[in-house]
Parts: sequence; C-alpha cells; structure tokens
Amino acid sequence: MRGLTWRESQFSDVGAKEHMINSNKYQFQAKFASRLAVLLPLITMATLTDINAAISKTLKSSASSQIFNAKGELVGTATFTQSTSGVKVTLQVQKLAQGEHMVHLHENGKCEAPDFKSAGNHFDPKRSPMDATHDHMHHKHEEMKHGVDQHQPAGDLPNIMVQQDGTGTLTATLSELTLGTGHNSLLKKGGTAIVIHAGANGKSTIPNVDYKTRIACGVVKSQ
Ligand SMILES: [Cu+2]
Repeated sequence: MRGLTWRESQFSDVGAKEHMINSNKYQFQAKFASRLAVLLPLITMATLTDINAAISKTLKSSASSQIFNAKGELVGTATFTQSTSGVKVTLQVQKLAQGEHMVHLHENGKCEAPDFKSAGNHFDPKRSPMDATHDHMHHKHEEMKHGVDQHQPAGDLPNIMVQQDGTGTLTATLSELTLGTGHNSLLKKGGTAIVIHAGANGKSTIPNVDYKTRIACGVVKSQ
C-alpha cells in the first residue's frame, strides 16, 4: 500500500479531529442536556417560589385592626384590602356616641389608653421633612379642614356617622397608600393606627369633651 499523500493525510487528519471534536461536543451536549433537564425544573421552581415569596412579602393583600376605647372595650373593627386603586378600608363601629366622628390613620402603630397620643400625628407619608418641623401647624388641620391648611393627609378617612344605637359603617379607598413596602405602607416599620375622634367639624358627640379628643384606637396588623 502506498503511503498517504500530504493532501490525503491532511484531510484524514482534519476529518479525524473534526470527528473527535464533534463526538466530544455531542457528548458534552448530551450530558449538559440531561443535567439541565434535572436542574431546570428545580431552578424554575426555586425561582417561582422566590418570586411568590417576594410578592407576598411586598404586597400583603389584607390587614385588619381591632379598635378599643379608653376603657379597653372593643368598639370597632377595620379591614384593609389592597386593590389596584389603593387600600380599601371597611370600618364597623359599635358602642360609640351618636353623631359624626373623624377617623384617621395615624403614624404610629401604638395605642396607649386613655389619650392615644402614642399613635402620633396623622399618617401623611407625602409630607416633606420640612413640613414635619411644623407639626403644631399640621395639627391645625383637624381644626380647620379645608381652611388655611389645604393639604389632606393620605391617611385621612371620611367622617363616620354613628347611629342612635351606637353603630356605624364606613367604606373608603385610600388611593395614596399601600399594604406593600415603602414609606406609604400602612404596614411600614413602626406600624400605623386607626384613630376615632370624639367629633367632627368642630362638633363633639360627647358633652364636655373636645371634638378632637381621641376616643378609640386600633393598631393596623397584617393578616
Ligand atoms: Cu386623627
């Protein structure tokens, strides 16, 4: 047999190398594919679990609050539901004085009887730090709603009308608030509280008690 010409040897060499490379490539691809087949569902599952956990962490779908008066009696229940347009609030009260009462979300999740001052000011995440130094001015809001201070804190609810039997209901949507994360969350660090006042529009429902007096308070808790 004659030896391979230079050309033939080059070709056969290249052919053999290509074959080796190809077969290695296929082996690698096959190995990779089988490993990926095992790993992919795990990766996908883990990712979905992470995403779900992250979503439920950032977007609690609901919260609630048990509201107590200064004597520690349960006088109301509020539920908070996240919707695309904000936080929907449903408030039901009992054992309250007949008439109109102011209701607000306040900035601390702390309700210490009897004055509930621990709940702090109105929950107003939009308020700039400069405004925060004027807390006394901010208080005027309760005195002159739509007066000098036109700013409406994001956590202010409409007044609730309490019937003769001491019960009342209120539904409203707080469009600037959330149950998710962020400074405008009702579940922010430090929490928030829903506070019911003795009256509204300068009129008290209780004789000899200022209409601004905080008569009931409930901490907003995630569900
Ligand atoms: Cu208030």
